Amino acid sequence: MARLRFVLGDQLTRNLSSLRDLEDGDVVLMVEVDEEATYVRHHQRKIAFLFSAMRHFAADLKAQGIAVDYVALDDPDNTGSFTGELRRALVRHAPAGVVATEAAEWRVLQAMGEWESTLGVATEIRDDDRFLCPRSEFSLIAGRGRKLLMENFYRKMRRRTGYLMDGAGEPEGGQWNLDAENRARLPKSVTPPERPSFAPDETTNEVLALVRSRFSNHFGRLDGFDYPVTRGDARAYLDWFIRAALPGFGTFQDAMRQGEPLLFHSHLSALINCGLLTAAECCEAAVAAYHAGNAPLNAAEGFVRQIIGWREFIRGIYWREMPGYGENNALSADRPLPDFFWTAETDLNCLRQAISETRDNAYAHHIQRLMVLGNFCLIAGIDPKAVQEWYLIVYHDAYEWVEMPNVVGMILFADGGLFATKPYAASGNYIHRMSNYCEHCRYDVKQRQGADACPFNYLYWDFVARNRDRLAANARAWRTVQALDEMDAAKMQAYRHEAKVFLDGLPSSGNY
Ligand code: FAD
Ligand code: DLZ
Ligand code: SF4
Repeated sequence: MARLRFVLGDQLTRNLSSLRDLEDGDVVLMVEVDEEATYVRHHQRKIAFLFSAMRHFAADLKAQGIAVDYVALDDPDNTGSFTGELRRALVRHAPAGVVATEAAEWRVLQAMGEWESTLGVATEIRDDDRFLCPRSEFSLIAGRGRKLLMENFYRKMRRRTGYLMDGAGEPEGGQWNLDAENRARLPKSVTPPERPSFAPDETTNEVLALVRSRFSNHFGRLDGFDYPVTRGDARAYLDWFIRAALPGFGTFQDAMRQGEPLLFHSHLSALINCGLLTAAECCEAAVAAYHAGNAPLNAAEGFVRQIIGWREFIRGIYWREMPGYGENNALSADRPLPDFFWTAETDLNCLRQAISETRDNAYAHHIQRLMVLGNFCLIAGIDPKAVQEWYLIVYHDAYEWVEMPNVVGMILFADGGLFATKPYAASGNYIHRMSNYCEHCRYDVKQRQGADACPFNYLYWDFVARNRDRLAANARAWRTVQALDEMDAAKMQAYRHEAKVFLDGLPSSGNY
């Protein structure tokens, strides 16, 4: 008997587990709901991207002869929630049952788990096998302890997938991890490749108008929207990346340059996270480029590591630690988020660039998220809840399962070091080494005190002093503590005073 196949906005994959065995009479249900767009006020570009991708996916299914019931946001009867829309759809279709693929977020999976009892409909929830490490096997692969290492997990995932493994079961090239070859500064002579642009079609233009009318009070800009929104364009974009940008991806992975928001990064995360591309096909394309001699090993390995290593590991951590993971605050950080995170109005040029690019593109690359924005939040002691909310709102690839461990574990050390071996705190020197931001800044990165001193410098020492005892107990941070202990007391006091004056002077109204 016919069943309803409920497909969420981040499940836009034809081979999704809940769509694999469609039978005559089955109907695919997709819904645009206010609750998802507003439980945090997502960036306008993220909502536009996802609604357009959903509408195109629904049209593709219809073109394949599949019955789709698509509820648009502006449907006058739209109840605004997944459960409310399923309830209405049950009346329209009277199905024998509902089939869904597990939601990627705790909040939504909990709601799914209640459908059977609250709506009285037989509900089958299937695994999401687009992830390469099943949730049930994460602990087996990563371990069960209170300290997990991505590198151990990654090696097992390499063996499991066979990516970049030679015939003898050894890593291609003899080394598992070429991270040391991923840290070059970008020389002036190197120009990143120009990106292909995907002009909005009629469907996307309708969605852009809808977002303008309904969510104009959300963060971000819509102008110049040209991201792929169909499976075909996403695949074409992946092929372009592999050909034109992957070769430079490895070497310049940690670099930053003013006015270059993408450099050699793939810009694939939003396409993978919503399902238009799978993690496996992206990795396989990179591995094939390496074998064909079109990409060096440090690029292919670096890219595969980010996906089967970091992405899968982060997702495993999320499900292992939920619920409750977002409540962690091991460093007792409690400052409110400064207003400039919403306005980009700050004299700190590195932050101004990263935040304005985030506002314009709903994107910043990993090193900006980690070493500029994240580093600032860490050393300034910003409340982890406020930081989580910001990251969840502002990026077009942001879903709680991936945002939360990156914020709580990777940048803020708020989980006490579940998988980060030490807090990623850095002074302005790191940003200076990896970018040209300091050349355009009103502060002087070489100065540590005084009105022109780079704030990252005194904030860094203030952070170390605030967290001295915890850092002293960390095997990778003791040298920093030693430097702190050897520092002249008056100098240290001056740093701490400058940090206080700077932080207390930041407007933090809580409005956005
Ligand atoms: P590339 O640099 O080209 O990397 C290739 C792919 O590797 C990415 O597309 C992504 O799928 C994967 N990847 C790389 N690093 C990570 C990581 N740490 N965790 C998970 N996947 C990774 N990524 C998200 O997809 N959504 C988020 O909400 C998100 N929030 C983040 C918050 C913070 C504080 C930090 C430090 C990182 C966050 N990341 C998030 C991870 C990473 O920064 C983005 O995946 C990446 O910047 C996306 O750009 P890209 O596709 O050009 O990535
Ligand atoms: C992010 C998002 C937004 C803004 N809107 C919708 C929506 O209207 N309908 C939908 O199915 N999904 C949406 N999403 C993605 C969901 O939030 C995501 O599927 C769940 O959080 C599970 O990961
Ligand atoms: Fe950022 Fe400091 Fe460099 Fe300015 S001087 S860009 S604040 S690191």
